[in-house]
Amino acid sequence: MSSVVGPDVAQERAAFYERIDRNSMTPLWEVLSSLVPPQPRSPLQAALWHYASLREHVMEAGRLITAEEAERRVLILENPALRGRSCITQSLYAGLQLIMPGEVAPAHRHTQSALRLVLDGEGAYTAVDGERTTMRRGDFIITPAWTWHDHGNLGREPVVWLDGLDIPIVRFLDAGFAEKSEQLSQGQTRPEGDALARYGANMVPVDYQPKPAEPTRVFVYPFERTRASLKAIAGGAPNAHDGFKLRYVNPATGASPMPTIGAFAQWLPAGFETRPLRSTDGTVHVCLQGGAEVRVGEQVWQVEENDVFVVPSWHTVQLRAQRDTIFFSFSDRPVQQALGLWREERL
Ligand code: GTQ
Repeated sequence: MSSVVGPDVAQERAAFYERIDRNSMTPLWEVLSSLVPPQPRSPLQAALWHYASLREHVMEAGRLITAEEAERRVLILENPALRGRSCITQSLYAGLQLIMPGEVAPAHRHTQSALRLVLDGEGAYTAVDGERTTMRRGDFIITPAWTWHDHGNLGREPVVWLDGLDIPIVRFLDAGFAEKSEQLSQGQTRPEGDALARYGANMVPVDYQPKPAEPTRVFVYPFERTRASLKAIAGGAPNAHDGFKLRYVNPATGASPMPTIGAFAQWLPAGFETRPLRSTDGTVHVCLQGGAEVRVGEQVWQVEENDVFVVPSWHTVQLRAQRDTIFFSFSDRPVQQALGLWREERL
């Protein structure tokens, strides 16, 4: 409310606000326009993390604490405008996890859903509900809500990946549960590749009837397959705003792999520049291949392999690929779409 009133009225109102304040009440008209803004005004900042410094810091963490002691040895990427809240957007968490040769990150489960994007090193695995998958660079791996998971490194190199979780969503809903397993590592009840063979080959078990919001049983989307698909379609005409962009799905339903997090893979041919685009889902991006100039609002960044950046809700983004470039990205888009809130504007 911005109308000008005389000093008497202003004083009377202020005294009234103070009186009701003692009763935990406050007037709507003083805050209405910020509660129902004409369009999103995200308090978040667009931010970029170069992998070179991420790696340096996470390796230092590797000298200071073991994976078992930490339970998860992760450095959280916090949005600079929301320090202390453990989130990269209002709804999503991101962190960089390191596992050293011979280490185990013990088995646990929680109602928060997680994704991993493997960035660096070979020889680690993630186990999800009794099945292991070997982690290779660019692989997109999920651990849906309440699935048992542990990580281990049987190789000779440190392995680093990006974690994305819906921690802020579950916190907002006060719906977080977690438990630790008695076993450090889960026993293997299915051979590696079982889920991909059963659910990820354009077939499903004959009696399988997934519920609409059920997360996918395919818990690994190998980068080799993603890159092959992108490369195959990149021979055609690019979309002006997307280049060549695919979304990851639960192959049994066509919905997002997990109900709270959507994930995408995008190919931009060398020299291609996307038209400006904005959407209501604040999005975390990772450059998996190539290099690009990234414009978010007025900011311009040079982005190289494994660099991570976040574009807040309703901020305009534009990408100019200097080489054939692949971006992985994730956001809360399926939540917004389920609630009828998601919007985008193609400029
Ligand atoms: O790997 O289970 O970054 O539970 C944060 C919480 C990773 C995990 C995170 C977790 C995990």
